[in-house]
Amino acid sequence: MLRSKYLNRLTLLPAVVSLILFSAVGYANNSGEFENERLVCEMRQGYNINYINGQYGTTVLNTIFSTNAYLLQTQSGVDIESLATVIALDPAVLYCGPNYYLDAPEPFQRSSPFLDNQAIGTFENQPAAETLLLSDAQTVATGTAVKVGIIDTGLNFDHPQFVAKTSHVHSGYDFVDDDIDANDEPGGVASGHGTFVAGAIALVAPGAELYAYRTLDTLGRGNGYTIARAIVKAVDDGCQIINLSLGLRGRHEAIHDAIDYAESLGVVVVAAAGNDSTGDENLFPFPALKSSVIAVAALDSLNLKADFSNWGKKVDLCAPGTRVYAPHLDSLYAWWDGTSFSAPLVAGVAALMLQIDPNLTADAIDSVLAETATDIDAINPLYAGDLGRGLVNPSAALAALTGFTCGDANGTNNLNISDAIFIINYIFAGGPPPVPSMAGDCDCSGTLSISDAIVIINYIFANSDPPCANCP
Ligand SMILES: [Ca+2]
Ligand SMILES: [Ca+2]
Ligand SMILES: [Ca+2]
Ligand SMILES: [Ca+2]
Repeated sequence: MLRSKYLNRLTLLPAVVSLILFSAVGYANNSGEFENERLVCEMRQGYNINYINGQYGTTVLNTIFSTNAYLLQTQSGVDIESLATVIALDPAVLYCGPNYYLDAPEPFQRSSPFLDNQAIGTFENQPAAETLLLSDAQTVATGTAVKVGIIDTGLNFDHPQFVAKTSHVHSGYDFVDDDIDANDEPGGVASGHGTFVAGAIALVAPGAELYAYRTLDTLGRGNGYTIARAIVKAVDDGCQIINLSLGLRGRHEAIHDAIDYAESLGVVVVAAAGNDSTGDENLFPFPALKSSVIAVAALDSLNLKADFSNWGKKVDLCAPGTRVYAPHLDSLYAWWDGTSFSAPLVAGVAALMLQIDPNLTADAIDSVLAETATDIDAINPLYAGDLGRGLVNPSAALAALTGFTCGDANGTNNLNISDAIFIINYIFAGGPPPVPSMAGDCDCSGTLSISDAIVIINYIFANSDPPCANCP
């Protein structure tokens, strides 16, 4: 989509589109295609959408009130790109563009699921579970009651893996068929993709509550406006984590703003880094491209970069992404490769963390995951510095949340007046919160307040009891 202040980029667009169409064998992740007779626009402050409708003959089909995005119906037969360019020039408009499609990366590239029902226990004991040492991490947390939104092809609610296990699956909404049943429908190359993603989250966080938002059809394709709507609905439904195993090349303003809305409310957004086998930032898919999103690349069973996985400075973390074993359609399981299945493993780790500390901010989760990840540059010399902070480490991330000293609010491993100042800055000056938040809860009240700082001050200057000394 085109922000009117970046008009000089318009002239480049045809050249960029043809480059996408004719380069990178197998690349179809962003074909540059969009919905017919639809535009996605936002007005500048003080302007009304009726002005645009009056000028350009459009009508409003839908509004995302949380982000002020409009889906507009155009008159039939108009050239959508030309009209978008004209409207984007209007000073009343913040952005206006075609409603581009996003795709799940696997169906359009090299990776199909291999249906295969192994013995009971194969799921829990699969290579990815061994790599991530999940049985250790799950002695600490299983993600109980943490809500995770999955924006994908839907979910096979009747699969025995979900029926039998503690993970609870819920239908968020089916935006494809516009009904309340987000069942993962059969019949296309992407059927089962959302179920598989959900399975990867459940592998890491079997106690999590999984909410499916069906936005991709059975071919793995969905339009950006609908995906933005689904993100906002997931946030409004109380999801604390959102998984996006989908992308397009470029940027979609409505999705960008929906993710900002999610993050403003503390929701963690995780996205697949894409399967284009490229390190070129210009080819890196959105929304993984958005800095605040946790972009996850795929590793093979030896923790080497998977051949299909993207890499580069936009990658935050890596997770297993080859031979992942997870539920598919009917009662079947499958083996499947792709960064789509690496992202939900990280989303699952975030769910474990949020069970331990429900007050963790998205920023805190991001930084704890980064700080505790295992550096794999030495075994990936060609990609050194281009695999984010390395392989996600669930046990280390949880240890960072549980192995704290009460009162050491700033995490320096000692207790002094700067910890009281850190708490005061958090409460009164918008400073960063203690990580974990319990590290600052010196009176064990369950919340952070000025009394926690006073406990520290009295301990240091008045020989009172140390932080947490009087806790149950
Ligand atoms: Ca349905
Ligand atoms: Ca990022
Ligand atoms: Ca300290
Ligand atoms: Ca407190």
